[in-house]
Amino acid sequence: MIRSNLLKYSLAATLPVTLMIVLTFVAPRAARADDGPRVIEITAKRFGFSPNQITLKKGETVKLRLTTEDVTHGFFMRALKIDEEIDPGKTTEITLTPQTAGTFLTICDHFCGANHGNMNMKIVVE
Ligand SMILES: [Cu+2]
Repeated sequence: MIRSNLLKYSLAATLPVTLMIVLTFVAPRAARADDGPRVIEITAKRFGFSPNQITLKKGETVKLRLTTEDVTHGFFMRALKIDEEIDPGKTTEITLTPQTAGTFLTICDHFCGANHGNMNMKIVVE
């Protein structure tokens, strides 16, 4: 009897503390995920990117998440200082805050086959 009372008492004492810990660490993390940069998923596949055009706002930070469905591709745009490789089985993340409006042709600069030279997509910054 004493033992079960003790158990109830210790549960009653630790539950609010546990809840506080959960709310302190979990709630802000969920809120932060909502506040983070817009995430844009881009898939590379011989010989194109999907989507093949994205529109960004000047000064807006975005996170590009790039994956490939087949072989290694490149993702290169000099003016936006992007020079990355997209390897099979990995996600390449690029955080970008474009400061200049314009249309930027982004190319695959890693030879991936016969039509490699036509593999590109547009990044439009408004
Ligand atoms: Cu390619």
